[in-house]
Amino acid sequence: MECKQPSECAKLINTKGEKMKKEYCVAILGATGAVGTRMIQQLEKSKVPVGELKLLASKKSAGMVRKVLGRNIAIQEADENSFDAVDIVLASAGGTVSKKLLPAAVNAGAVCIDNSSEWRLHDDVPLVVPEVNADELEKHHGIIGNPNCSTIQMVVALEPIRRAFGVKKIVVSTYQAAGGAGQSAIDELQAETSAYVLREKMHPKILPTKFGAKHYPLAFNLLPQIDAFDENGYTKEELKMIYETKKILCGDKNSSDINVTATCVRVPVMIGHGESVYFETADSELKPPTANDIRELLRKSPGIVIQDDISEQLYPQPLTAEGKTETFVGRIRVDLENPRAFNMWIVADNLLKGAATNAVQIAEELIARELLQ
Ligand code: 3JN
Repeated sequence: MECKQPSECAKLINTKGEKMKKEYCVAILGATGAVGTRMIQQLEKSKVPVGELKLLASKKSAGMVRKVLGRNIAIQEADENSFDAVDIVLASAGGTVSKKLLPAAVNAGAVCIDNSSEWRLHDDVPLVVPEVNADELEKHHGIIGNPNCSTIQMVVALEPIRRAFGVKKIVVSTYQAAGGAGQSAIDELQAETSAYVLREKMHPKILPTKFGAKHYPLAFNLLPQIDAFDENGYTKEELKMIYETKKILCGDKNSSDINVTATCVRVPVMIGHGESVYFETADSELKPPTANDIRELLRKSPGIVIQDDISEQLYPQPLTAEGKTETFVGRIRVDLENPRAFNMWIVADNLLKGAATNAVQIAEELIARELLQ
């Protein structure tokens, strides 16, 4: 289905007397991927009034048809001319495509929400998790960064604590599902699991990184490498978590207000990232918060579900978080040697809140704030 010309789009007049669209032309860039397909599903369930929908992907998917919002929509090959009359682009086609196509989309008048890391740390690109820093959207220049999946679920849980008690240090270890590396990694884990159980040979080709020199099986294994290594010894995934967390929580990717360090590990789980997060609250004259203070604070915070009752063995797990849009938090406990520091365990569906849901929530927020160009 083609987007109509802007003049054909239904319009309303807002309270400021300005013209406001009633329906929006939305393009999904990377519509066939693990995140793109979920962006479509989340858009269908969202408050975004979709007038027209464009599904864009690579040449090899062009012509395939998807049924969305009761309409049959043919996938089109994405290029610089795909964005005429498009209001919102939800992009999850990788950094190279985003670098090439999003400036063209912005020139054509669209606002782009990009799931790749290509633009996230640019100074004029807001990096947004709506529960945490929606006001940053007011500063956008056409591209908005959707943070890395592991960053999103961590900052959802840490921001209420930062606001109430201050946070000066974060040490995170991630337990990341195969699905973070795309559908092909899910398929690879599935095939390896069957092979291992049948005592057959495993043939890893995707993990830890598709274009790396070596591949290792993930089934019944742990891989302490997500994305390529930087020369400083950290992986790019670990560096994304460090700089994105500082940008979102402190407004500056190089801020020293919060010290952040990370170790990212791939685990043999299909969907749903887990994170062990250790954090130190700020020094204060006041008495330190208790684990219960933090639990009750998070219980009333947006987007969070507390699953924390050891008497019932209740704690977040990937299998119970899969398909859900919230961030699940449990195992909140004080450091036995530092009354101002705590450990907690966070799980979210990395393809939903960690990607598609967050992007669609940004689109809803842009509409609510009348921030589309
Ligand atoms: O592996 C994971 O669990 C998350 C991976 C995210 C990812 C994969 C490929 C490229 C990203 C990302 O979101 O940071 C990128 C990217 O750098 O764009």
